[in-house]
Amino acid sequence: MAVTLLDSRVSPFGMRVRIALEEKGVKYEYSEQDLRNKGHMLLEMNPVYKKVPVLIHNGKPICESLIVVQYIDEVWNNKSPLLPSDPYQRAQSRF
Ligand SMILES: N[C@@H](CCC(=O)N[C@@H](CS)C(=O)NCC(=O)O)C(=O)O
Repeated sequence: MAVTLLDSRVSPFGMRVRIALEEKGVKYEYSEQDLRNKGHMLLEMNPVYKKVPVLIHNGKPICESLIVVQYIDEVWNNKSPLLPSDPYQRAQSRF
């Protein structure tokens, strides 16, 4: 399964996604983006907000860091759940 992350090292939103990928042990290609001169790939993959991070999984983009983290948790669900199983604790974590 091909995974690419369009990101910027200084982005705290990207950091969220990088931590989730590391926790899950997902191998991915990292693609640093110049946010002052946005490239074709970023504009094509996130035409709505034109922001990083964008996760590209098997050619399909997922945008917005919290949505990406939830996606990672759902797809790679065989290890390291990112949220507690208890609904209340999960709500607290999300808060
Ligand atoms: N709500 C977005 C925020 C992402 C965001 O603000 N990314 C910044 C980098 S930290 C960005 O791409 N900025 C470029 C711009 O605003 O044009 C998320 O959670 O992913």
